[in-house]
Amino acid sequence: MSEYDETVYRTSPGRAAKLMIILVGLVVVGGVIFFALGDYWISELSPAGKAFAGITDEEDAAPAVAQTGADIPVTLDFIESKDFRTLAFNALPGEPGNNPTINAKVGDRIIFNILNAGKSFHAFGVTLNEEGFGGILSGTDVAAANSPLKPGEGGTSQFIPGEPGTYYYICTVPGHREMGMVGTIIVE
Ligand SMILES: [Cu+2]
Repeated sequence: MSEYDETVYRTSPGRAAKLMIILVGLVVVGGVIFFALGDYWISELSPAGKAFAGITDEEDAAPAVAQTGADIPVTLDFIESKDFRTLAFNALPGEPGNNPTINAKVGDRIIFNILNAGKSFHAFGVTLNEEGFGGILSGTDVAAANSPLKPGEGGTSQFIPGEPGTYYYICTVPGHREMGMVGTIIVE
């Protein structure tokens, strides 16, 4: 009998089990950290992502419009469905008050009173863009995607439309508009 016929134990079942427990533990801990901070990971785009989305660090240089009309106070709360798959303002889709449409005239001053009533991070702004989170008009923003409102935080901003058209108030955190955080402002 040569030495090569002997069974060579490189490890024992007990040691293999311990290794598996450590590996699975690392995966679970890593997963908890990843998902618990999910909003943080997506809260700031890379420079390439910003270029793709058409975001510059400069504020949009829209000329200031003088108020010639009425004050229109609007209260908007960021809310989320229990499973976080649906996001909205004030009420979930299908409920009264969901993403209310704002009607205004050129020169009116829409005063936004914004509250993050959810558990995630959100930020606010008005854009003419029909998709995405870019083109936020100067002065309409409350917080920003890279410094969003935490749960319970709020703020105010205002929008004096200088031209008629359809504008959108949105959550400026990437992806949130697509999940339902968007409403319409119709200016005549
Ligand atoms: Cu949001």
